Amino acid sequence: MTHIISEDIIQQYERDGAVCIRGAVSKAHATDLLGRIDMLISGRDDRWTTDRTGGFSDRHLWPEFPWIYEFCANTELPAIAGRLMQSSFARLFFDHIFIRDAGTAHATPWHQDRPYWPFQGRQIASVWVALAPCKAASSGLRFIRGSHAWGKTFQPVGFGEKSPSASFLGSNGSFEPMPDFDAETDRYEILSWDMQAGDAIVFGAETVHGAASNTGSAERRAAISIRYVGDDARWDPRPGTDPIVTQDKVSTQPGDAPRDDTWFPEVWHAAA
Ligand SMILES: O=C(O)CCC(=O)C(=O)O
Repeated sequence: MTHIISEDIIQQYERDGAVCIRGAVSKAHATDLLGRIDMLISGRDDRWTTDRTGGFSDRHLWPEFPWIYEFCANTELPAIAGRLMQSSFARLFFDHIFIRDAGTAHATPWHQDRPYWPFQGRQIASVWVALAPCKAASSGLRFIRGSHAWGKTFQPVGFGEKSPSASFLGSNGSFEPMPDFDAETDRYEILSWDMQAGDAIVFGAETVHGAASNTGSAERRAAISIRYVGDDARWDPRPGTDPIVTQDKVSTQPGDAPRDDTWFPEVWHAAA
């Protein structure tokens, strides 16, 4: 199925900083991916960053696992991201798997992604694909509507799990303290969606988002979040950013567009 990203959806993305695209991939494709991830979790293809406390989290697997690259590159996901970013292309940055078992107390704190990453620019988007049903009460992703447009950068925080994110909280920019969004519900509008496997939320790297724990649910919450960069993204490997891809690996120089096809392959191009 080809997804028509209408002008209305683009406007919604621009206004809110996040949109839900139903059936971005088929349920069968999402379920198949989760099955393969489960084999990886069970140790057949073990890796270093794996965090198995109440679930599983790992990232930047596409260079190693062709089936993850195929999901990130050869589905409609990069086209959806590229159109919503209103970019002429989408390059793949990294994939990030987030699985939270039923009953897990671990939550995702409110944060923006861009302060963690070695990029500047507004055409940077994540496509968070549900690999199993979820909603806000079962750790579905939540967004502060319109926060991408505030022109604010909030202090990155640790995710409290055995992932590299815990070690790069350093100051790599000028940050404001994160408001207590949960305490001020009358001031901020929180967006969330009830999702089925294959549904996706696309959100910008400046949009504040987080997820509650999965304590009140009997469902395992599973998602893959795929990061794409577009026209105005510029490589900015400042100290203190997440070392997912580092300067020693890439041909791209600081301040340049990420044209390194090995580390940032172009996975979609707008029709001429
Ligand atoms: O799935 C989660 O809990 C976190 C997702 C997230 O923060 C992201 O995709 O940027």
